[in-house]
Amino acid sequence: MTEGTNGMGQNASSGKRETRVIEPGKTIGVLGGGQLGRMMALAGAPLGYRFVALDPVADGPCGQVSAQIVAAYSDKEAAAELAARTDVITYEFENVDAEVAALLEERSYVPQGSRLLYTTQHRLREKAALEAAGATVAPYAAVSSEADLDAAVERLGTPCVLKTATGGYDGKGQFVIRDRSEVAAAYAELAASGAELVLEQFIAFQCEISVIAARSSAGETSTFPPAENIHRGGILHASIVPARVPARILAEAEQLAAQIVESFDAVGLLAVEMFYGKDGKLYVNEVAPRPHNSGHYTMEACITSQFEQHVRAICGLPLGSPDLRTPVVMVNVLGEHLDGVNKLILSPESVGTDLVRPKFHLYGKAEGKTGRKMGHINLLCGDTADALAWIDNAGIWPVEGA
Ligand code: AIR
Repeated sequence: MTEGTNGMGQNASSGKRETRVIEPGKTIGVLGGGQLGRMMALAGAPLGYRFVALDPVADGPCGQVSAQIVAAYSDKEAAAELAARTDVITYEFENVDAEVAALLEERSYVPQGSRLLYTTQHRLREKAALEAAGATVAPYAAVSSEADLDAAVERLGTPCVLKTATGGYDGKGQFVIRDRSEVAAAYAELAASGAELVLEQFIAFQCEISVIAARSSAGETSTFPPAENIHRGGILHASIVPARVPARILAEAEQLAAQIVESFDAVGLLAVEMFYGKDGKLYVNEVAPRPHNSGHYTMEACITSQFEQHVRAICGLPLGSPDLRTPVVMVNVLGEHLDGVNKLILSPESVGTDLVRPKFHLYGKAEGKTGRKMGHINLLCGDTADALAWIDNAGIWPVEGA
């Protein structure tokens, strides 16, 4: 790709981004100290890397397995300390303060850059960049008043989804509008946050899939097998791999994710969420420039996990093989599932059978609130139907429609 053609201005004036090879023994700084940082540190340690996390909460998921600076994400002195103590810096959530990101880029080596964050932190910028990458997104409109919203609902039709352009995750900051009479309520609820809003047409889909793409600082690209994602209450419940879609769609989804990671000139991981529409087409819903919940299945099911791949990508190492070793279903453990899962780990079922082998990943969070991600289980299996039946039979996750 030629410089400055990706709609994001990357490399527009400064030529190619600086790349370095970070050798084993060096220290990786992580902005954020949640489960994604924890699993990154656990995957990077065997390659010889050390980790320092910056997070306001002491002894959190990442701090339990790495060194930690306890400070607010917006604390510039703490960010400077992180830069001084590490050789390369990455982040494990998107809502990084723009000023801190700029400071880190100036004082340290941040191969992912801040441009990618700037784009993916805002749904309208993200959609424009996705369209520039040749992806199809659901028809959408920017909304800045109730009258705007009413006109957009008339144009895009119902159902449609009103979303905040910034800050939303796990179904937060969203309002599904099923009828035009709901316009005032939707606007009142989301405008209260003060964020810009975007209305999206609701895509009638067969299923949701996602692809984790990786691009190294040396320019190498790789994609993991697509996951089929089941959401409950706006939160990921399970990922099924291989996704139950035609082989042609699996190939198309990986190709699309590779095209996007190249076009974005991204370094590190880029998770690409898509709808497989009833019309047989793929629509990109959103992207995240970090390891993703729907990529947790890679931990035991792929030759290389998404976390190792991220470390390889930002350190300029060759990318590992993303090949799938076994079918797998990942199920999330939310606060309300934790007691059941703790009991399960102590029971003989903990080790599974030849049909389904559960591999547990608990995050060590102190407080288990409803809907909070506390861990996940990768169910290695010969047939994903057996793993789905295992989830239903465990008695921990309510059986839908039962
Ligand atoms: N995270 C970041 N973006 C999306 C997700 N799931 C992870 C990061 C972050 C953690 O969730 O690892 O640090 C925050 O989890 P919680 O439960 O403290 O809100």
